[in-house]
Amino acid sequence: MTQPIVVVGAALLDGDRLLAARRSAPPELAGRWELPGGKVEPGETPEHALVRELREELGVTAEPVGRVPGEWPLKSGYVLRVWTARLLAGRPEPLQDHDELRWLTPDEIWDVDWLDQDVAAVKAVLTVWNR
Ligand code: 9L3
Ligand code: MG
Repeated sequence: MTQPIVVVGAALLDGDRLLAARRSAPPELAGRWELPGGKVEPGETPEHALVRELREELGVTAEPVGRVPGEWPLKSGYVLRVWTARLLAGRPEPLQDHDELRWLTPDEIWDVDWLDQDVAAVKAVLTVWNR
């Protein structure tokens, strides 16, 4: 059986805020919000993929903190896994695949229209988020 392709999502935390990113592509996902990230490339660790994706998508240097327990199926053959992460340098900007970013406090978390799979992932993030 072939292994699913892992998509890493970053729960980028800054104090009491979590970064949410609004997708601009592909059309069927545009306008929905996600934890930024993307596919792990062959030979790459998920942690490296997370750092690379945050650099490419948001222009920041970040560091993975810990895996959020759980995994969430995406389209066929893909699975979402999430790490908490913290910013080391830079200020996130929507450089690629996103057209808006929001730093959400815990009481604002459900103000945005998360992708279906990200709803479950964000709930899992809330259980590990030190508030
Ligand atoms: N996806 C879902 N939730 C997320 C991320 C980062 C990605 N938090 C889905 C959207 C795409 C696929 O995974 O169908 C690959 O993501 P990307 O490489 O287009 O970001
Ligand atoms: Mg992406």
